[in-house]
Order: sequence, then structure tokens, then C-alpha cells
Amino acid sequence: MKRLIPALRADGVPLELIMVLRTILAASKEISFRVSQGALSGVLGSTLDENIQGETQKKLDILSNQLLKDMLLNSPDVRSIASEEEDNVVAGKEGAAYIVAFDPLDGSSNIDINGQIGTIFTIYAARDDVPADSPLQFAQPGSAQLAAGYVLYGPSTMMALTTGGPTRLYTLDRTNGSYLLTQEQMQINPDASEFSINMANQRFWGANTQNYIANLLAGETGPRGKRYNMRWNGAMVGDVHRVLQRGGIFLYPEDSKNPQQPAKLRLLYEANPMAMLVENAGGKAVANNQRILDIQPTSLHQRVAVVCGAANEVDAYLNS
Ligand code: AHM
Ligand code: MG
Repeated sequence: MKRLIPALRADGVPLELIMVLRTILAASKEISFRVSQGALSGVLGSTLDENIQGETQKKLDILSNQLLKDMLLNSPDVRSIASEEEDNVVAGKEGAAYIVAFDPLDGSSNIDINGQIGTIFTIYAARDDVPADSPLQFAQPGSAQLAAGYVLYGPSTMMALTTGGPTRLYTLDRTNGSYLLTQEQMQINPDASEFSINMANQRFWGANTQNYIANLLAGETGPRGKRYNMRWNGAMVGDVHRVLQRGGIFLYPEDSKNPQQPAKLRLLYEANPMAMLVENAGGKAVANNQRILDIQPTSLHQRVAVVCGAANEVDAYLNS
């Protein structure tokens, strides 16, 4: 099985970009370890010097953010970082080639129940026309992403990654701490009958989402002519991972629950990286009627509707 770095070299990924990915993955291994320690994470003195400074109360999502932030800001190849956990863009090394955005621990409400959680990340080229700490560094459409991926902390730790070519899947080998290429090319199965949505929001959805889900629930005698099953992890990383592996569709559409905030997921840290992974696995990703990767961001923490998965299912959604 190929290791990560030789696999990236074989894909022609530039060395500096490989170094940035390596930094993210070094942080992910540490996060994976802390996550696997569960309630013991932060109370065992052996791995955390900070314990005596009283940082044991730090939640895993704060710790994960700090790890990624510290390690990326130390990298000579990172000019700016943005995190779901940070209000503002943080400047790294002047003149460095890349900027990195991340959701350090997505689905963090699953921490308490030992459920799936993950880290989502994306890398763009740094802009020379704006300062390193400007949010405009990240005002680039998702189609400009140079690399996107997630690390899923489940029974095994896995990373899905695309650097523009196919979406590949790596598995963390805990015996030697390296990510090994375990699936050369993820390809979304077009024939699955599975959907993933928070049904509790049903009464707040718009007509289009109502119609689409009603058609799925109608089963064999409905317009889709087959029975669908539903799965909802409460962690996008786990839900999109299932779609990539098994097919189907993931939806977090706009709703009217909170009129100030019709969409929940973030464009920069969640929607764009997942959209790139899904498209490079043969699927589609849209926000309302627009391709997610074409959206021109208007603010750093902007939220968007997300519907992604098998192309035929996303088309059926758009036509509902
Ligand atoms: P988070 O970034 O605060 O963890 O929120 C994002 C998560 C996604 O992982 C998941 O798809 C969604 O929120 C779950 O929302 P809900 O609470 O409606 O189930
Ligand atoms: Mg999140």
C-alpha cells in the first residue's frame, strides 16, 4: 500500500503543498489520539504539558483548533489561516504560497456520545494583492481550491483528499503513524437509495425540499419507484463519508427555523471542501440552484445550503 507522500508525489503535487498537507496531517494524528482517549483526554498528564496550567478543561474542539493553528502558523509555507473557531483571519509567514482554512472538529456535539467527528480542511493559493490577515485572502470561490479533504475520527481514522484529481481515501495505520492509500479513487454509487437530512426540520423547509423528500418517502409506488432509507449522523464528515462510500445524498437545505440564519453550514470550512471531494468522486454539490464551487464568498463565516451526493439524486432534488 502506498504511503501518503509518495502517493502525492506520484500525483505531481508541488513539494510546498505536500509540506502543508503534512502539517495538517501531523495535527490530525494528534487530534485522533486525543479523540480516541475520550474522557481520558486531558486528564492524563503524560501527553499534555499544559495540564498544570489548568488547560485540562479545554474542550476537544478548542484543543484541536489550537493544535492546527499552532502547527500551521509554524509552517514556512502558510501565509494565512482561517478557522471556524476563530473570528478573524490569522497571519502566518509573509510571502508564503498558501492559505489554509479548517473546521478543526466538525460535528463536535458527537464528542460526548463517542460518535463520529472529523476535521475538514481546504488550501488555496495566497493572494498578493491583499494583506495576510485580511479576510479577502479567503474571498475565493471553491473552484480555486488547490486541495480539500477531511479526516474522519471513527473506529478507524481515515482521510479523504483531493488535490484536483480523483478523491482518494487514506487510512491511518496506528502501528506506525502513517496514512496509507486504501482507495485509489472514490466514486459515488449512482444507484443507492439512501438520504441524509435532519428530518426534525421538516416543517421549516421550503417547497422544493418538501417535495423531494416526500417523493423519496413515497417508496415503491411514488415517483422515484423505490424504497429509500434514511441516515443522520449529526456530523457532516460522517454523513458525507457514507455518501462517498455508498452513494445517496446529503442535504442541509435552507429552513425558516431562524429567519436570521436560513442556512447552517459554512461555505469556507464545510461546503466548499466537501463539494470538491464530492465532485471529484463523480457527484454534484449545490446550494439552492447554484453549484457550490461557483459561489463568490461575501464574508468569512458565510453560511450556505448544502445538497450533495450522487449526480442523479442532486438533479432530482433540483427538479423537485
Ligand atoms: P458544527 O460545525 O458546529 O459541528 O456544526 C456542523 C454540523 C454538521 O457536521 C452537521 O451536518 C450538522 O451540524 C448537524 O446539524 P443538526 O444539529 O441539525 O443535526
Ligand atoms: Mg462544522
